[in-house]
Amino acid sequence: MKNGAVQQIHYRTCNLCEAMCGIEITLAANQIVAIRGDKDDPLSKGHICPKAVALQDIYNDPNRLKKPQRRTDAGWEEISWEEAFDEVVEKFTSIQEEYGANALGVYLGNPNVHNTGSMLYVTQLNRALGSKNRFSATSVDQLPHHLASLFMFGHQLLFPVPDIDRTDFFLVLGANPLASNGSMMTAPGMENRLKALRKRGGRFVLIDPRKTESAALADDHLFIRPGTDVLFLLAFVNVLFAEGLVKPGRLEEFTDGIDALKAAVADYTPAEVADVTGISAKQIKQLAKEFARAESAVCYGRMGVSTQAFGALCQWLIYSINILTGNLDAPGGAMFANPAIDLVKLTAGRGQRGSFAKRHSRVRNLPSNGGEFPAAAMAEEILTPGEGQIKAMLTIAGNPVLSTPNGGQLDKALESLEYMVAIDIYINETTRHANIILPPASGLENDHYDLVFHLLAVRNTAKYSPALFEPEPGCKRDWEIFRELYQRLRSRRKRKSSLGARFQEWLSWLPPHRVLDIGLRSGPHGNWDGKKFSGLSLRKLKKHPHGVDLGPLTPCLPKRLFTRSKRIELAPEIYLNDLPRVKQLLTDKSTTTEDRPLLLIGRRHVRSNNSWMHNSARLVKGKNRCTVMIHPEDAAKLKIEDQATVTVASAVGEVQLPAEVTDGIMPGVVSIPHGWGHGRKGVVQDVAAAHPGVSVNDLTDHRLIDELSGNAAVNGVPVSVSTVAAGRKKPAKAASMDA
Ligand SMILES: Nc1nc2c(c(=O)[nH]1)N[C@H]1C(S)=C(S)[C@@H](COP(=O)(O)OP(=O)(O)OC[C@H]3O[C@@H](n4cnc5c(=O)[nH]c(N)nc54)[C@H](O)[C@@H]3O)O[C@H]1N2
Ligand SMILES: Nc1nc2c(c(=O)[nH]1)N[C@H]1C(S)=C(S)[C@@H](COP(=O)(O)OP(=O)(O)OC[C@H]3O[C@@H](n4cnc5c(=O)[nH]c(N)nc54)[C@H](O)[C@@H]3O)O[C@H]1N2
Ligand code: SF4
Ligand SMILES: [Mo]
Repeated sequence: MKNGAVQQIHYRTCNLCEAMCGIEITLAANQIVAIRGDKDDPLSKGHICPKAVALQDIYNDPNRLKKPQRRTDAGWEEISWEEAFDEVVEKFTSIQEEYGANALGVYLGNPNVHNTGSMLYVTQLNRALGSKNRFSATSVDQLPHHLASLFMFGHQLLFPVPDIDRTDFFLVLGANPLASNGSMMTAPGMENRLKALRKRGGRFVLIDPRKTESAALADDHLFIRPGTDVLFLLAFVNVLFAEGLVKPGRLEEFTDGIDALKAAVADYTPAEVADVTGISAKQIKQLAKEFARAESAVCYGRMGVSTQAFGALCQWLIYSINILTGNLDAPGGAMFANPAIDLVKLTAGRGQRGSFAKRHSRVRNLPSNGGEFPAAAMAEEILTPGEGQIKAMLTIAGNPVLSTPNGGQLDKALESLEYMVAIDIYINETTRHANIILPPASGLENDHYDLVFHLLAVRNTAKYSPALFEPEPGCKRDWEIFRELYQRLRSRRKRKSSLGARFQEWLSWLPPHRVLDIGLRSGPHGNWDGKKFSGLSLRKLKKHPHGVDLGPLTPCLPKRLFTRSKRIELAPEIYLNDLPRVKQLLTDKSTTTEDRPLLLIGRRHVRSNNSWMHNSARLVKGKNRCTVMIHPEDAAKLKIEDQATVTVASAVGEVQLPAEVTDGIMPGVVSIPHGWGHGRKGVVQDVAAAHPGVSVNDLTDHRLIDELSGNAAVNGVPVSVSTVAAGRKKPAKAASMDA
């Protein structure tokens, strides 16, 4: 921090979403007086969104926990860290001794990935916990991306990133970067980047069942029936082959499976899929041709195509389109980052190939990935008696009651546990079930270096942000909590450990900044010349508080491939074997039923961040955003007026909320944002509780998954919508459960 006469300025990276915006925080008398975009940040160049300003609200939030909490019959009581750790370790140990190591379930939520210390120490903690019943938000999110990278490139973190700043054609399916600020694509300031693309004569085409904020910037926006993208993509690839547009260029030398892919898509002509997708054969053909003929082009798909019934196939086909047209690993196409700390390289030894379906979940036989089972299986693993049943849970920076499918069921499941611990900053819908909450310091009190998102960035940069505030006396950071638990728990087990594990253990004794320094010095920009380090180090980064620019993405294949063959696998069997499900979709034409004729999808808003930022008054102010969007034709059929309270019901639950009648959504489709539903009893977030909304995940169905990957299908859920007769307003299902 620079010392001024009155004010001080602090530069850091916003840790809230994937965009990694540089921010400039002005302080007076140690109080935040302003948060602005940092114009000198080499990646974000001054861009921020309203959530950055709310970082101060989290820091100053009177509801934020500062001391360990124990739930008693009389309410929550503050206890000392010593007492809390003693109890947690004693309880975990006795439950695992009684029922087996897997009786302890672990769920990791999204903010872990945005927290340097958590990323560095969570592996050790998991090892000490010793349970195979692990879950995370990954399987409600981007698991299909991991699988495509794993099966096609041999490493599940080797993600291709749209080279948005150089592309001539940006084809997007199921992403709304104007609200989300980009995902699996760290590119702060998407609005400017998209405008620049069009200004240089490029095209931006968006395929989404909703006319989103991003659609407003597109050259073309096409509605698609939720869950049918796989058909559109198969037909797209079919056209590439049929029209002689397959031109992988230099990729061909190290790509296998082109003919197998051609055979696989042969049946899926544009005419065959047009009806079901809602996109005409002519439009599909034209798009494929324009895409293939563009100087450079990139196809990109996000939540809308990953969290649906064919998520894995969709991502495989999207990667394939970029490969077949020679747009992978080429400027303006889908490229790979070369970050200063290269997680891809650092994790390459961990048996990548065997990381999928190594085990299967006990109740539903769903595949594990990277040691985690799908989150959609969590509740049944708690509720189903028998050997291996989960009896205790640890949640870390997660709110699965609001974020995983059939959250209502999970809510009940958590209530039935023998014991639960949460590492979290709030008492919310999930953590209210905990016996003990261990609260960490919040974002501004942490040193920050993005270990994950540099891997997804459209340009190579590096930046280190020291903590702005010291945690208050007696408060602990996430990694300090992890380490304390780890050290106390590991003494329970005496197992022979490998050299790698012992090295990991040695690392875990170092504070995060020391590990970062080692990572930077030994990384691709560290320049170890065999005698001394001449490149990046933490000391060097500290001298550049705005961050350093390490240049544009550059081609790196085939060197960076991790497949055994060192070749790109275009037609892995796992995908070909999943195609019969698509045939079924083509025959059935739709997944709706007579009782539930509408398909539910989600949406994001720039002033929300999943479930946990609704306690900031500046972010929730204004009109209620938790509405169900419905097309005027459907509303007229159902006699629903704008803003009327309606009941939305699925196979697993129902909620009541205001209708928003709009032609911005496709007929037959309705949309509800996730992350709301703060009206549950016992939530200690005063602002959020005053703006409760309802949880869309009381409607999403844990049985609706992408059967290949196990990823939750929170988009494309069959529902009915009906008016609520005046005076007969029932409380939302979730709320009634507390009674
Ligand atoms: N229907 C539907 N469901 C969805 C989605 C959707 O689009 N539609 N999106 C999915 C996606 S992409 C994701 S990533 C998941 C997110 O799912 P989760 O990660 O389960 O949910 P979050 O709302 O991010 O909850 C984060 C939790 O971390 C706590 N927290 C915040 N900062 C910190 C910190 O620094 N340390 C600790 N220890 N805790 C902290 C918060 O209080 C909160 O309890 O939701 C998924 N669920
Ligand atoms: N403001 C804000 N920003 C966030 C978050 C947040 O909660 N709020 N969450 C962060 C997280 S954890 C993530 S993972 C990212 C997600 O980032 P994005 O994926 O960009 O965000 P979404 O808004 O979920 O976009 C999904 C889009 O898919 C569409 N869709 C739904 N079903 C289908 C379908 O079947 N086919 C097609 N083609 N489209 C469909 C939806 O209408 C929606 O517009 O955002 C991150 N950034
Ligand atoms: S887009 Fe907003 S929330 Fe995301 S990093 Fe930038 S300022 Fe933070
Ligand atoms: Mo996410």
